[in-house]
Amino acid sequence: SLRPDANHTATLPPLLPCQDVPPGLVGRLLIEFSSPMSMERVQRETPEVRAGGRYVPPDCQPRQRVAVLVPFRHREHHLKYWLHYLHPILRRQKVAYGIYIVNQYGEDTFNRAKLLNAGFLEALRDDPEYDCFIFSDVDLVPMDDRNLYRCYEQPRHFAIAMDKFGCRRLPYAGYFGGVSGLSKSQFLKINGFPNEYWGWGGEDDDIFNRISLNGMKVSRPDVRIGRYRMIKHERDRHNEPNPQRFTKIQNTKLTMRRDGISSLQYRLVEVSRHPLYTNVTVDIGKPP
Ligand code: UD2
Ligand code: MN
Repeated sequence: SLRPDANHTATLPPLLPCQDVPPGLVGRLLIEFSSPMSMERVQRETPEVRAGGRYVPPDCQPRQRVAVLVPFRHREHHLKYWLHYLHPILRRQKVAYGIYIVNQYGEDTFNRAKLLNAGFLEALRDDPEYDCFIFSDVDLVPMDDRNLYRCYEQPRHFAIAMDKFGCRRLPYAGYFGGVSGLSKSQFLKINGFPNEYWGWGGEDDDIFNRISLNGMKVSRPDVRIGRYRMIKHERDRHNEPNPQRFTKIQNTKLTMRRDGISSLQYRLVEVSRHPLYTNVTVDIGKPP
């Protein structure tokens, strides 16, 4: 017969691997950006997440370790909504994850792709076990939690239909903007992202070119599942459309080997752990 204290001395059985399709998903979500949101509220409603925005499923062995990287500067208002929606979704999706807000230091021209390169290295420095990297704009929230934030056989484009485009399909076939994901080896195979796209636009097309030129093919979710809401915003200061983008994206084949994660230079200014994310502030310089 069992002694009443049997459980106290027994070792816990090893956790089973998390299921491929997490059982607790809810599907279509209600996303809105009109009710007031505060960081205190988001922290209160998200107690399971550890300092720095780290989470590990308690009830199964996660198959991937995902670093979610967000290019950032002066978008605190968007960040509150993004954290409010994303943490519960990511928890239900049953992966181990960490959130990295990659903040551009200073007021020089914004450079989304170079920030994401720096974020890749800093996340790996924080935890060398990351094997999957999701790159997300701060103003994009998925409308369906079956759009699984993890890495796939091929580089992934997640944000395929935006409410601002009337939730129809892609604006163009080679579109790779908004939210994307590459495994560590896929990212290294394309030499990371370009560092030389200053200001708005083109960097996502260059990344798409890198993927194709290296013999990979972008994978996407079903159009009914890959829908997003975008927080409405004006174009930021110091992120004007880059007039060089049209010629640059013609030349990816010539530039990708010399310009990328292998040539990245930046100065780490600060790493700070907040309750729901790790802030990484980097000085990435300015256009030549
Ligand atoms: C589109 C793409 C985006 C990127 C951009 C061109 C979609 C849905 N998104 O976004 O992925 O390719 O065009 O560069 O197609 N940011 C800041 N502070 C700034 C400027 C930018 O935090 O001052 C960050 C923030 O995460 C933002 C992202 O960079 O969401 C992209 O900038 P955007 O939102 O101004 O550009 P948008 O909406 O045209
Ligand atoms: Mn935007």
